[in-house]
Amino acid sequence: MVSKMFRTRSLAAGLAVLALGLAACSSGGDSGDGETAGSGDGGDGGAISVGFSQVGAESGWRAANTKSIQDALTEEAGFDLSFSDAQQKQENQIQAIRSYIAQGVDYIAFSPVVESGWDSVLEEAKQADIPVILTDRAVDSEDTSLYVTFIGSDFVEEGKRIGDWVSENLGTEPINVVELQGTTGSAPAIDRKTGFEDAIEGNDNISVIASETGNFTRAEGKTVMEGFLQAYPDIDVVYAHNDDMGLGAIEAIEAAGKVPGQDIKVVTIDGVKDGMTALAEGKISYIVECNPLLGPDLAEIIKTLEDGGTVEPRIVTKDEAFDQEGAKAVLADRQY
Ligand code: GZL
Repeated sequence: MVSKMFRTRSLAAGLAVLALGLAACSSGGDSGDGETAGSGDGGDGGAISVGFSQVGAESGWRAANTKSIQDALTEEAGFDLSFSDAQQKQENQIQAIRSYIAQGVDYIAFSPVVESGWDSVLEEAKQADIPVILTDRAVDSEDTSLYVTFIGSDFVEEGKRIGDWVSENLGTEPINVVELQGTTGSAPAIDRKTGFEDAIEGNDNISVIASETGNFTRAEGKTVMEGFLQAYPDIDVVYAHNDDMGLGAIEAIEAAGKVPGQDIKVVTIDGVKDGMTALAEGKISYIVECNPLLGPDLAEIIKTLEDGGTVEPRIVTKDEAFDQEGAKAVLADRQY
C-alpha cells in the first residue's frame, strides 16, 4: 500500500505539467532524461495494486485494448492487476470502482463507457487518496483534480480526418451519407460526430440523411444499416464510428444485393485487423486508426507516479490513416 503522504505528493506533483516523454502508441521509452521509471514496488516492496474497469468486450478494438492492458500490467512487471468487464454498463463500472476503493488499491484506471455521471465515485476515490487514470475515453467532469491524466486518441480529429477524406474524394458530386454512431453519450461517439460535421460543413454536396447509434457492435451496426437500406434507396456513403459497425453494415449491404466499395462506400475508424482486411479488399474505402495499445503507456504512467515523477494531464495517442494501398502495405505486420 502506498503511504498516504506519498500518494498526495505524487498526485499533487502529477497535476503539474511536465512531460513524461511518453512515446504515443508505443511501449517502453523513458522519461526523456535517460532515467527509467521507478522500482514500481508499491512503495513498500510489494507489487503495485491496480484496479482496472473496462468498458466491455463490444468490439475488436476493445479486445485488443484489454489484451494490451493485461499484457503490460503483469506480476513480472511489478503489478497486481484486478480487472473487470462492465458489459458496457456504467453502473457496473461504478460498482467496480467502489470495490477497488474498498480494497484499498494503489491506483484505479478505467475507460468510461459514457462521459457523464462520474463525479461522485471519482470524489470517493479522491477522498480515499487513490489516484485515478483515464484510458481511452474521457469524462466530462469539471473538476480535473478527480483524475491524474487522460491517455487516449483525439476523437474529434479522427472524425475530422474522415470528413476531410469524404469531402475531398467523394464530395465532388452530390452524395447521401448515413452515419452509424458509437455508444450514445460516449466520448468517441460525441466527438467523432462533431469532427465529421466540422469537416464537411462547407461542402454543400454532402447530405447526412440519417444518423443512429449502432453501439459500436457489428450486430447492431448491421441491424441499423438494414433499416437505412429499407428507408433510403439512394445511399452513397456509410460513415461508421468504428470498424465493427462498418463490417456489420457491409453484411447488410451485400445481403441487399449491393456491392460495398462500389455501390456504397464505407469509411470507418479503428484500424483493427478485420477492418484493415476489408479495406485491403476494397469493401471499406478509408480507415482512420484509433490505437488500442495503451497498456505499456499505462504501466509507464503508474511507475512514473509511483517513483514520484509527473505526467501530463492529457496524453494524446497518435493515429495513422489508411487507404486501400496503405492497408495492403501494413496488413501483415499489424499488432491487432
Ligand atoms: C475508441 C474506443 C471505441 C472504439 C470502438 O477509443 O473507445 O470503443 O472505436 C470501441 O471500437 O468499442
